[in-house]
Amino acid sequence: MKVPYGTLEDDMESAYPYLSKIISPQDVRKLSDKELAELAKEVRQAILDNVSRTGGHFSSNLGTVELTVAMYAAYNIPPDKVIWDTGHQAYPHKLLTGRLPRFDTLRMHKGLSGFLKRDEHELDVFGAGHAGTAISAALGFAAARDQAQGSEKVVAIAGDAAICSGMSWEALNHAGELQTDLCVVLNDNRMSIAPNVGALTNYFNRLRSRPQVQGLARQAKKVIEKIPGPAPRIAAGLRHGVTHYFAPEETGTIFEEMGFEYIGPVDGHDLPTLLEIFRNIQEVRYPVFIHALTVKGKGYDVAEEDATKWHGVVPFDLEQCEMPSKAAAPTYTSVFGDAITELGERDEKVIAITAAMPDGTGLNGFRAKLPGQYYDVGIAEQHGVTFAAGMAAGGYKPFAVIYSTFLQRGYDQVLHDVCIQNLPVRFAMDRAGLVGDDGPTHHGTFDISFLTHIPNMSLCAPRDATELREMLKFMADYEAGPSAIRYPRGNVPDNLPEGRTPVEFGKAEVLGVPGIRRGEEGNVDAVIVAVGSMVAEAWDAASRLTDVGVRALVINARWCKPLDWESVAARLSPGTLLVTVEENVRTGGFGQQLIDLLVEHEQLPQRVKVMALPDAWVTHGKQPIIRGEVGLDAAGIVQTVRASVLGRGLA
Ligand SMILES: Cc1ncc(C[n+]2csc(CCOP(=O)(O)OP(=O)(O)O)c2C)c(N)n1
Repeated sequence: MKVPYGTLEDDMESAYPYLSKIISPQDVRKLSDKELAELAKEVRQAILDNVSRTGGHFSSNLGTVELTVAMYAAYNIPPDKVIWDTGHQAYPHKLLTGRLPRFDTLRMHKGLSGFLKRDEHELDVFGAGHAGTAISAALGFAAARDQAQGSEKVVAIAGDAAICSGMSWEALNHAGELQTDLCVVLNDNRMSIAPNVGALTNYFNRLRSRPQVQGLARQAKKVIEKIPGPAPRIAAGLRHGVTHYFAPEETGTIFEEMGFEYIGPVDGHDLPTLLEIFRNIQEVRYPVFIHALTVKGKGYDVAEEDATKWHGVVPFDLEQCEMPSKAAAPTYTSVFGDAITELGERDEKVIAITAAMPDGTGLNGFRAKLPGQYYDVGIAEQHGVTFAAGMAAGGYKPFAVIYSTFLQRGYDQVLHDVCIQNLPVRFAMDRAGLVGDDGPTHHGTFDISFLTHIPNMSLCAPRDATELREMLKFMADYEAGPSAIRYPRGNVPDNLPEGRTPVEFGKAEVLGVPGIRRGEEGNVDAVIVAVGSMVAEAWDAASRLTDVGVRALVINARWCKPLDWESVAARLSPGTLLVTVEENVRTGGFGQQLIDLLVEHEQLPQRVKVMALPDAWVTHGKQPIIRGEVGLDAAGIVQTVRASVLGRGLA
């Protein structure tokens, strides 16, 4: 395939003659429509050039180019505001707000965030990362404007998957009642990361396939007459021939019934039409809903053909249109996917539930082999949790497979619907710990704290692939109550000793001291109790410590709840340093809970170090970099142990 617009040149001005001069949307407003068309081409080119080098969200951004250019030309930004849902499709926004020179740092440590962040740019008026928040936030901005008797316009833009989330509908419901000046743009490309699901998606498809008026001028008068409310500019637009974006059917759309002016479906890549619409609605002071049809991956053939594969990319060859194939080394996600499929094949009561993440959670194989045992609930984590509770109450074995960060959405459902009723829902939390490039909105660093304090819940964390499989098997058979498992992003480690003990409820595994036969460790200088992803780091650290004469015994915690304090206490002798290591915030985490139990049982040693995440947001960047920054890696553990042991003059 021919690359649409050539490749990046060093000189930004010659590569992007229009875009390189855009510092703010006010500069976009000054361009003629012809120049705006050129600008749109350059924005698409800049995304291709840069994201093929940095990696990042790709196909969603190619789909929002014309929408962004049109909005930023028509609105008066600032003070007008555009609030992006999720923010993964807002690269055109970044480029039109003066961030072209730094765009090659996208998602890199200390570089631009892959999402919107209020502290990155003043025109990132509302941060995001989780889906479904834009309409609520925009309505809040609109209400604040009304309180202050301001007149700036507010726009929310949400994808067809994000708008299906419950929160979006709560906001639409509220906006329809408030009847204030708010524009909601539905960026409908029919795709979530995977194809979008649900009855609303079917409804959007029906709206899409409505016969369009398409230039039939004789219909215009009829259409104008049907527009409720004072829409003089819209009518004027119609009179000027912009007729084809009005759904011609007799019945109102659901959005009209809810109090919005519905405009659409409109081709979201037809810049002249988009410009006309956004300019025409400037005088309208009530809720307007624009249904724009876009193509995910627009302008890059292979991404248009397989938008899921190109949703998020690693650096790839732009001209060859080839992405490096995924690393052969097994990841926690792939091991999970295989293991849950085996469990499902063996037991038809095993059910897998995803909230719009079949790819990310490794459930594609399960979906293909066991479609009857698989549910994609859409971006609806809260519903997904309670749906799982219902299935458990109905006698099935549901696994709610939800990233740690997105399960935060379902906290009350976990508490109220699952745990109070002690229902055996199994939670499989991928991306537990620091996720890397996606940054703070996506780090899964709270689940130990927010799950273990709920009565009836149990939580385990595997040290490697074998243990992940064992724990999942355990959970499938565990009917006494809810259970959860947390595992990180990335490859499974292979540096840990074999000779395992079977997984037992609430029991830790003593791994020993590297280089010393298990059981013959004798008195040790330090006991390192590590959780899940940190076990391999702790083992590595203990090996390095052995080299410098410090004897450190590693315990694989396995369970955060019930927490096996006794196995730890049994290995402590006077003067032993106790170190806990976890990829979770310190507050309410494993370390604090272990200390609490040791205090309770009068077993607390004199020296204790809790290695966990600080009470601060950890930025984005490659996992090893950010883990290193917070000391949660082998080097950090060595340093902590050595500093303490040296303090005692032992090494
Ligand atoms: C609460 C939540 N759940 C899941 C995700 C993961 N996620 C990121 S983008 C995305 C799909 C978004 O689809 P859509 O809103 O249609 O936007 P598009 O990418 O198609 O433009 C999902 C599921 C998320 N960001 N937030």
